[in-house]
Amino acid sequence: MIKKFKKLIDNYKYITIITHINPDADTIGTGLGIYHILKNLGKNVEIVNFSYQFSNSVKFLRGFDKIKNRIDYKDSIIIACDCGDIGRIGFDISGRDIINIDHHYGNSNFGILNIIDDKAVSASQVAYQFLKDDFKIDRVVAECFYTALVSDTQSFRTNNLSDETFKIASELITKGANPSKVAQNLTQKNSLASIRLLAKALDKFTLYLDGEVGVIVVDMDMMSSCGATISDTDALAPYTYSLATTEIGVLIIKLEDKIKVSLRAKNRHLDMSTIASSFGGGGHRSASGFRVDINYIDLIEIIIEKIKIVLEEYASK
Ligand SMILES: [Mn+2]
Repeated sequence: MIKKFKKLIDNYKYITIITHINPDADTIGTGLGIYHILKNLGKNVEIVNFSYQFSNSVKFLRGFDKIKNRIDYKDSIIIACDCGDIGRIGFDISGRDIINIDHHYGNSNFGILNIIDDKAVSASQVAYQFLKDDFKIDRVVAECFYTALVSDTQSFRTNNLSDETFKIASELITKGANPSKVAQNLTQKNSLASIRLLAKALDKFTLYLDGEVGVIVVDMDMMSSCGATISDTDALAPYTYSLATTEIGVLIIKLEDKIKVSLRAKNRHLDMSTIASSFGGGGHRSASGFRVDINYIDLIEIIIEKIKIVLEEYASK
């Protein structure tokens, strides 16, 4: 596969790296890491994002200022980072060849080259393991990939960790990633708006199913009264399942035109991705999401009903 990758990037004069809509630190860190690898080889490479709203936590990464919200290259090959399906790209890239680098379970294999490992904790793990033997991973690249890995594991707290996770982290630190700097940027760059929003959100925290499910609902009034944007809601999801009793967390964000739902499970045997896909969304078993129309009726009740089935199925095993 690495041969095909090399051939593709050699055959194309221009390369466009795409990070996914509503970007997180995994897509940005993975995209920027690959960006620097290709730049260092003298390639014509651009990096883009459709939503173009970023959390403060990724702004320290080298090359962040190079991210654009338009594609300038007319005839480029696309490298999609951390996109479980083509809808995550945002831009119109019809007719272009795509290299798909990802770790989402059920990735729709939309590329001509699909580099997918759904056991990987981050897209950056996939990129690193794929590229490390054939390309130079310098300090800047290592820090981008490391940041993505720490972010997608919520600072090594998710239920998919293994010795390999720490081995890769260690290798990236050996190559020059600064773990203290990354930790500070990922956890101590909150906006005042996000803290104010957190206070309001926790005030609305509600328990369902005998305390096994925690739900936070955020609406536009709450967000605008705090001056918060969608990226300020990122920090809320971990609180939905932070109680001793909660197995599953649900974060519901009511935007102007649609409702964004994030589902989280503590236990990896509780599969949230099937619930998300029943609403047309996707993601990982323990962390997935979907969007529905703003007029969706009884949304919470329907989600709770689906969660109840998942919990009951697990309990009966
Ligand atoms: Mn990811």
